[in-house]
Amino acid sequence: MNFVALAGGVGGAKLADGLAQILHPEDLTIVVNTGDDFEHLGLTICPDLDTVCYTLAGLANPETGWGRADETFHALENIEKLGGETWFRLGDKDLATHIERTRRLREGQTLSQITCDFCRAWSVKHTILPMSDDAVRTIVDTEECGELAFQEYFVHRRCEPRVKGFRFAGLESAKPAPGILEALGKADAVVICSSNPWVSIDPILAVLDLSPTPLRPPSPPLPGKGGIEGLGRVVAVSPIIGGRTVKGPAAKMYAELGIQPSALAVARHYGSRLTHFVLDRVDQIQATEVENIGIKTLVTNTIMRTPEDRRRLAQDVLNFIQTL
Ligand code: FO1
Repeated sequence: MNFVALAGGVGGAKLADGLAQILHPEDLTIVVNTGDDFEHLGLTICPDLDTVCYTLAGLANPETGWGRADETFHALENIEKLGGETWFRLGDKDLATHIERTRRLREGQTLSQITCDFCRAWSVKHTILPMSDDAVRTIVDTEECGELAFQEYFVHRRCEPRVKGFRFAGLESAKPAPGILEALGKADAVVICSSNPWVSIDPILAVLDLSPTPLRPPSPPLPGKGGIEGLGRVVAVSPIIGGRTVKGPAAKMYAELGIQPSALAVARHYGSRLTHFVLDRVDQIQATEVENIGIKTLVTNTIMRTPEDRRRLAQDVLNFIQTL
């Protein structure tokens, strides 16, 4: 079977890595959120894209999940001495990625071409695509500070402001990156990785849903209105476990938006897009309610502490989605 995985940063990268441990490169395309991208120190930074690439390349920092392993911060220490901005921790090895990417973007290369080249250099065999070559920027609307650029909210203000909503600037003119619609067209299933639904997956879905979708007829047929809803099988893995997230502000966001954070809330969030849903054993009691909204469920251990956990969860997801 052929799969497309949708992923944000750290949590999504882990499941994408598990899928990549099992599936042949020609059977998996990973589409990554670029709503978190921003310009910083004159450089274009693509945090989720880099996190997924570094993770599959075995180069990611195992403690943070983002940035590079065995990293040093000499450049940042010197930027600090000069009075520059250091709230976004860019390591020396990581800086090389941003410098070279920014140079190539200024030369006119596309983000997807550059990502493909970088993946080859890092010996990543699977296809990793940014959701778009066009700039889409997630804006977080907050009670205290009004609208904030994503990294301003997430890193600089440590997700402290209370969220009121989100918008994706640039969405109207953004097209899916080359290769995405083709990958969806031949995919038997889409895996929505255990990433933040609001700010990691929704931007990808927004880019895909607004596009014409030359997808093959679904099997079995599903009611749909285009985008990935036209696909046969769509499975999501809940990033919310026991009402909390392993990492990141998804649970806090649900609560601030007046929704009780739970696996069920995640299933409702994706709604009719989903045919299958994976939730953790601690949330087993919610499986019946998810089934009642017409989505098949798998209850399993969804925490990924080790590379073996990633592979085991990916195998569980693949077995589940392949069961008729
Ligand atoms: N996250 C942080 O919480 N603090 C940082 O200083 C930080 C730096 C950073 C540098 C490069 C990179 O690729 C990611 C980085 N992240 C950092 C993570 C990132 O901002 C977020 O995890 C994602 O945008 C959310 O998915």
